[in-house]
Amino acid sequence: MENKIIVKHSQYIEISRIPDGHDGVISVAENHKNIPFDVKRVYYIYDLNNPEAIRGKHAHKKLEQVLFCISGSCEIGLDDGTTKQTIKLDKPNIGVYLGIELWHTMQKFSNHCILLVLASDYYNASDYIRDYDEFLEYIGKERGGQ
Ligand code: T46
Repeated sequence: MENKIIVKHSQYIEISRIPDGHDGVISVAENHKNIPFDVKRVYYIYDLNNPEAIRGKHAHKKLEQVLFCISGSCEIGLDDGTTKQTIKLDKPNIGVYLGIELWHTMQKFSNHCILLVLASDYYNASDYIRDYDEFLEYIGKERGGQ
């Protein structure tokens, strides 16, 4: 597991963590303050009860997103077509930016894992590249090439 994100089109996104004494913590995400785009859509993924589940397995052509694991933990696979890495998300205020042309997966969900995703645009099925070879072709690389 790596601490530093080295793939292209990705980075950790840290948002505030405001403790309210013994009464909980508030974290706040704001357009262009800590989220690098205008958020048009929010969705969340939960009931991740299948330990074998691997979600994602696609890249986006234009969509930008920030994904937070706001409960529990999970792993995120990142692949820019040249460099691959796996990171772990286990803090509600530290998310990952999923930029364009980035193959990504989500897996190894803990109990009660909930993923919260902020997206730069409305849902558009034609923005997805769901075939890995097509992804490599789209970004202009050949498998194993530089
Ligand atoms: C992504 C990762 C991080 C909709 O109808 N509207 C939506 O806004 C979304 C997000 C999904 N859907 C439908 C499309 C599929 O029939 O929900 C179904 C499951 O979507 P998908 O298989 O794409 O789910 P994931 O978890 O693999 O991917 C999701 C997002 O779709 C994707 O954009 O980057 O989370």
